[in-house]
Order: sequence, then structure tokens, then C-alpha cells
Amino acid sequence: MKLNIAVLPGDGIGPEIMPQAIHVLDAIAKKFGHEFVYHEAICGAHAIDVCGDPFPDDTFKTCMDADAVLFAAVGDPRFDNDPTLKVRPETGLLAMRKKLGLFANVRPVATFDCLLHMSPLKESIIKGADFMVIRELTGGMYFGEKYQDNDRAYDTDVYSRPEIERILKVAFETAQRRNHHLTVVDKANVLASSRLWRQIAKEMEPQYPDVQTDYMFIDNCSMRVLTDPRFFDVIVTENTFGDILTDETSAITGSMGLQPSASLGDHTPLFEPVHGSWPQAAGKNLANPLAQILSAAMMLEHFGLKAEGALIREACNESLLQNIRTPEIQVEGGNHYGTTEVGQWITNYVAS
Ligand code: GGG
Repeated sequence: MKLNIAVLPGDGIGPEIMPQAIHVLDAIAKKFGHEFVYHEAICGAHAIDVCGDPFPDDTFKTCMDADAVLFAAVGDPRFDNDPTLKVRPETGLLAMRKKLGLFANVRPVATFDCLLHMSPLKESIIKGADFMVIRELTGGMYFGEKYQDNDRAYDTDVYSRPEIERILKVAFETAQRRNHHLTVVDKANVLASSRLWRQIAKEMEPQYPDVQTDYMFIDNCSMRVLTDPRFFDVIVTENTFGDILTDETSAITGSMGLQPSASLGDHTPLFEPVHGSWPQAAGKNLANPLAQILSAAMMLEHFGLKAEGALIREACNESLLQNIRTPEIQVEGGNHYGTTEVGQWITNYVAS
């Protein structure tokens, strides 16, 4: 198979973890006889430095022309502290999602057996947890009208019926392909937008009689994912809740550096780690490349390359089992491996 892949390393640790995913993809291409063609483009703070725009038109075109986008992360603390820097890198991420119509962010959450003992959570509670969070990605407060002056600020939480229906359809269908259990997560006791979500989900329920659907407030869900994660199969929720919830679930997987995601919608699909740009670690060879490499595996699986995805997953699992780990998940007394060493090990495993 030939795949044109737009490659967007972005900021912070992005330019360090992305090459590791590319090395692994190259090893897969060689082993399975595929052709992966990479088209690198800029975004985020790096793009603001180059041309003043965090998602330039050239990058948009590169993404639109590609079969898939492999993206790392954006964000830079310079933009938190300097009021003269008006455009934030994150607006590039939002523009990318909006312009590519990427309304469904699919975030799998599963444990790695060999990391269970490192979780702050009880092993007996999280063992076997395996669920999917479907985060709506182009609506809600991130995109609603905003205002800020020195004394007053607001973000509006707007959702329309078509936006809610299309994401719920993805969620119901995902539950049908998995274990037939969907949890709709909202704050319907307080928020009007949540009440519309709930109303529409209830209207749609009869179309999916094979899916057991339940409803949970986000505050309850935030507790339940940590105290009873095996309860969940598919969670669907709005943009902000999904963003926060899937950082929380890194306590189940073992590290933010282990969570990949796929963003799907109207145009080119995009694959990116759940984590951000971790600027404090940039240039230090510290970042875990697994979320990026596993995002590449999700990309291949999206195109039906199941064996290729499975081999990458096996290589990642094996690296963890053999303690080839970056510092945040290394056992006491174990050697610390850097971003490049972990990436190289996984590449060699895939190539062998
Ligand atoms: N790879 C994800 C990333 O770059 N995250 C930084 C960020 O700004 N996240 C907010 C969001 O995902 O909406």
C-alpha cells in the first residue's frame, strides 16, 4: 500500500518523538512491502515563529492532500507569559481540527500488565480495564464565542443538534463493534448544552437496541474511571470534559506518554498522542515515544493494515516488558532509556 502521510512534529518534545515513529513506520514499510511517503509541515509555536500563523495555509494544504496526518503536539510557555504574543500555538491545533472537520477524537484507554504495579491506583481495580473515550472535538467551549478584558471573561459552550447527532452516531457504532455498552457523560443537572446532548442520545437509543446506554455526570464519571474502570466500554462526551478525562485516565495506563489517539471526520484522518508538548523536557531525550508510535499503529489499522499495527503493539509491549523504558515509567534501580534508545529498540524489534 502507498500512503502519503503529512508529518507535523509541532513543538516541545514533538520533534524528538516524531522521528521515532517514522523509523518504526520505515521498518514496517520495508518488512511488509509498503510505500510511506512523508510530507513534513509546520504548526504551533514553531509556525508562529516562522510565519506568524500556528496553522499556515501551506500546512493545511499538505494535510488535505495527504491520506493521513501524523501529528505530535503544540504548546510553548513563552505564550503564557508574554502579553505581546497575541496568537497562541493551541489556536493552530483548534484550526487544524476545525478545517479538517475532525469532530471525533477516539482515545483508547487500556492497561499494560507489566506496568500495573506502577500505577497509583490499586492493581486489582485497574487490571483488565479497556475502554474507549470518544471526545467531541470541534464544538463546545473551545470553539464558542470568547471574551476577555481585565474584569470579565467568558467562553460559551455551544452545541447544535447535527454536531451532537454525528458524534453520538460514532459512539453508538463504536459500542456496537465493542462490548455493546455506551456511557454518555455530561453535566445535565447544570448545563443546557448537556441537557440537549442527553435528550438527543435518548432519542437515538432505540436505533441501537443492542447497545446498553447509560448516563453519567462528569463529576461521577471522573471518580468512577479511577475506582471502577472496568465498568466502562465506550464513553462519549463533549470537548472539554473529554480533554480532562483522558489526562486523568493516564493514571490507569501508567503514563501520559502511553496514550495514542485518532481524530476522524470529514477529511484527512489525524493521529496524535493525547499528551501535549512537554516543553520542560524538550531537547533532553527524556520523552516517551510510545504514544506517538502507537498513534502510528492506529493510523495503519485505520487503513486496514492490522498485522502491521499488531506488530508495532507487540514491539511496544515487549519494550515495556524488557524494561526498555523512559524515566517516568522505569522501575527503581532500572536503567533509564532515552527517547531515541526506546525508539531504536522498537524499530529493531519491528525490523527483525
Ligand atoms: N497532542 C495533543 C496536544 O498537542 N495537546 C496540546 C493541547 O493544546 N491540547 C488541548 C486539546 O487537545 O484540546
